[in-house]
Amino acid sequence: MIRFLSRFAAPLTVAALMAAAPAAQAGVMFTDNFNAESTSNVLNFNGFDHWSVSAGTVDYIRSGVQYKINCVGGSGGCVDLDGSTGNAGVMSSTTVYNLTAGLTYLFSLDLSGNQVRREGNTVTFGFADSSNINLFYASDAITLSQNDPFKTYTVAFSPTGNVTARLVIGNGGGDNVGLILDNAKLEVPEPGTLALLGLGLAALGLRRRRAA
Ligand SMILES: [Ca+2]
Ligand SMILES: [Ca+2]
Ligand SMILES: [Ca+2]
Repeated sequence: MIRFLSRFAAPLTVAALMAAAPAAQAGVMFTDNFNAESTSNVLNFNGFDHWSVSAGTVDYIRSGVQYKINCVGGSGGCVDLDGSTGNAGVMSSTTVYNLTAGLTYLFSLDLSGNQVRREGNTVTFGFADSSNINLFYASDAITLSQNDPFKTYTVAFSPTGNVTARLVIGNGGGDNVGLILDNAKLEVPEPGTLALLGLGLAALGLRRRRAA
């Protein structure tokens, strides 16, 4: 009996946890379109509603004003991820998120090329340790050329144990021109989808074990 449990418990437990994921945790946990912070450009801005800037600076941009930088939709605000001090800053969410083992979290944002100068820039973003934002649990690095249009990029994170995390975004280097950020979002896919996925994986695991 013990042997039976050890052979079959793991995939079934995963499926059970996923099926039992509380519905309240599904859906969008956070969105930010960066439209409300200011009505004008602000260089070296650190007054974000939902983010702290450290280790350098970023610029708050109003679409189409002065620097010929357009935000998503051609209006509102967005962020030049390399400010005006020759040292690109790191944005970290002021909110600390308690992430639950067994759930999948999706952090997405819109990025475009710098729009103003012929060069590539790389932005690293993802989920980092809430007490050490240099320590990423899951991250991706996106490199774009000057005229690459806005597109949505997503990092998925499925913690194997409960963790506390911040969302972190940082442009590499520091020459006052970085990728343009708009529309950040944190969400959890519907548990129904995950439960089906979990049951599918469990069934696959059983088939493989039986075949072996
Ligand atoms: Ca915006
Ligand atoms: Ca800048
Ligand atoms: Ca640059």
